[in-house]
Amino acid sequence: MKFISGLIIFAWATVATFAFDARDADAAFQAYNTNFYVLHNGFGHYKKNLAGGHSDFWTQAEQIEMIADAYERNSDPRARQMITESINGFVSHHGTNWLENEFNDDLMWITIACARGYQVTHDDTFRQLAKFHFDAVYQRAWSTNLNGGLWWKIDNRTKNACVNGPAAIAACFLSEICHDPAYLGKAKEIFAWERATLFNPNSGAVYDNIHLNGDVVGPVFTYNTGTFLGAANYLYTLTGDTNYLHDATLAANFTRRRLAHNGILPAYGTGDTGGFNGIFLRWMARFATDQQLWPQYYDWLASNADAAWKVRRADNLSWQNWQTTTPDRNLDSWDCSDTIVALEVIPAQRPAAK
Ligand code: 7K2
Repeated sequence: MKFISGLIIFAWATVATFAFDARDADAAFQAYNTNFYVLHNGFGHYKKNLAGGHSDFWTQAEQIEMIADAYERNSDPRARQMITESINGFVSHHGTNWLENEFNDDLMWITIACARGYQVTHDDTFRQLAKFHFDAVYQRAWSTNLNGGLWWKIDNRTKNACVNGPAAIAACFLSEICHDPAYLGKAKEIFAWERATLFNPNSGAVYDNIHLNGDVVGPVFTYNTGTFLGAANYLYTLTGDTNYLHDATLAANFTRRRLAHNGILPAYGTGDTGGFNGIFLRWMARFATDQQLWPQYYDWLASNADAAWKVRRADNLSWQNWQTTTPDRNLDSWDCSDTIVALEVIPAQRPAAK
């Protein structure tokens, strides 16, 4: 009997598949857009929640990245069109100069979104927006205090992972889309500072920020391990230096072992944290693809996409808490974005080993 049940378990384990498939990614994105996307005179934006409003500055930037994730999965011309509509919508809402925003992190998120938008659409306006804002933020935020790094806000009190990780990624993008190696130099410099200051190379943790007085403060959020490993992966791709590969692996494994619960990414609350896991998954999946690491990471990541899709409600919206069914009440678009990113960036089929 023991032998037979062992056989049954073995047979089950070898055929076990995940419940989501490629059509689910389409269905989820479609439901998301039906509920949250607004298109007016060619300008697009996401509502703040089901009742209306306008997604915040940085969450809208990340929702543009979410559309780019969708485009990168299936090359759907409608997704490409939405990227154009959304960046144009962002400009129509915030103007072309965003330096009034005192949060340097916010500007780095939209810089990445514009750089990716340029890669997809080849609209040079988007490249110029990315370059202008990166340069201006680097100028105002980099300082020698605390041995380098970018300030989080213009009050110059803390230097945070949420600006330095995205800035290192943004600089990698700019080095490619502007064909300018000076940006690669900046990416290396920003990453090296974050690594030396906020990263624990023994555990793989990426702490939240360092205060002007030198105190390093937690907690470790998934979006920060995500952009840290995203920058390390990008730098490894651009330089071939295996130290970056090692750092990315440490941050990935820390997230899996220490931040996830039974493998599932943490159930953050609503507000800024609502979309943190989507940011992690975007960079984690890119790492797995670029370095052919799906054999190591597929089961873990697919279990997250599966959990995300399972908690959806009747209208196919799924919130950020993948342990609990999505409630039948008003929902924030940002909170529902993690599931979209998960389904876009995690392949429904295990990628074949190369
Ligand atoms: O304290 C920072 C960051 O270090 C921390 O990880 C998160 C936790 O909170 C802020 S970042 C969130 C800001 C982004 N820019 C716009 C602001 O309104 C927002 O507070 O959540």
